[in-house]
Amino acid sequence: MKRVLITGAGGGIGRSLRETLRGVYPILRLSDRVPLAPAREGEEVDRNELSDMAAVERMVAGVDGIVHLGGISGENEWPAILEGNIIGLYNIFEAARRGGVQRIVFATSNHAVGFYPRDQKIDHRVVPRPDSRYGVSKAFGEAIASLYSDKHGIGVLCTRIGNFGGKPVDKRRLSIWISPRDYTQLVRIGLEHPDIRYEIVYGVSNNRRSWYDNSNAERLGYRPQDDSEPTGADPIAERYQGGTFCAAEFTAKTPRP
Ligand code: 15L
Repeated sequence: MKRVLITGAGGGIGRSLRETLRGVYPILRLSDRVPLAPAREGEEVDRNELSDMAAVERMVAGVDGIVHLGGISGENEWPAILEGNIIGLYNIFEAARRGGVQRIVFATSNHAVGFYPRDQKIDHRVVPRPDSRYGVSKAFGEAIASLYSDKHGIGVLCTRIGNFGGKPVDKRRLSIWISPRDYTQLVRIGLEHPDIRYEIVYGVSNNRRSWYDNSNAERLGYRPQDDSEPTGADPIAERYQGGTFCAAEFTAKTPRP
């Protein structure tokens, strides 16, 4: 991979990958509809709309791999979803085909399967159960990816991202969180693994209360480093209501019940 394109490079995941993939590939081409920080060495910065096919073709020209994060990143009115996640998504895959791009990492979402109950562990084989127009657009994206893989031989890793961030923000996110370094690992597998033709994996860290069987990611070599509830937490802080206040300067040999 000489030149890797990141769409949606101005969003939270895009800004993070801009740093973590810096120097991993000789050139990162960064694209978004919003203005981006100026290009540094080894970077190319582009600004355009995914719904503009001619612009997307120019954006894709000369790239070896694409990390497609662009589009609408949550529930929205249908016209916005249609433009960003249906038309824009199609344009990316079609421009990749025309431009001879061999590899795409697609940021799909837990919302493509959001209507599965929490007490059911699901894997990459389940049929989509979208929870929103946004979720439907991600299921559509997974279907387009399958078509372009089967018909045109493009290798695609669909990463059903849970919740990306520095730390989980609520109880639900404890089950679906992914750290920036774990997502970087997954993206690199998607771009570099020699045998990927069409795969779905869950973009989650090694969370103990995960709702997903992510054995397909493990099969591809994914070894998440992070856990939404790290075992390193102080047992005294975890035991008492006062948390870290109790653990500070704690010297008792046995904790009081
Ligand atoms: C998503 O797919 C969104 O892109 C992200 O902003 C979060 O809302 C996440 O799902 C989530 O489910 O927490």
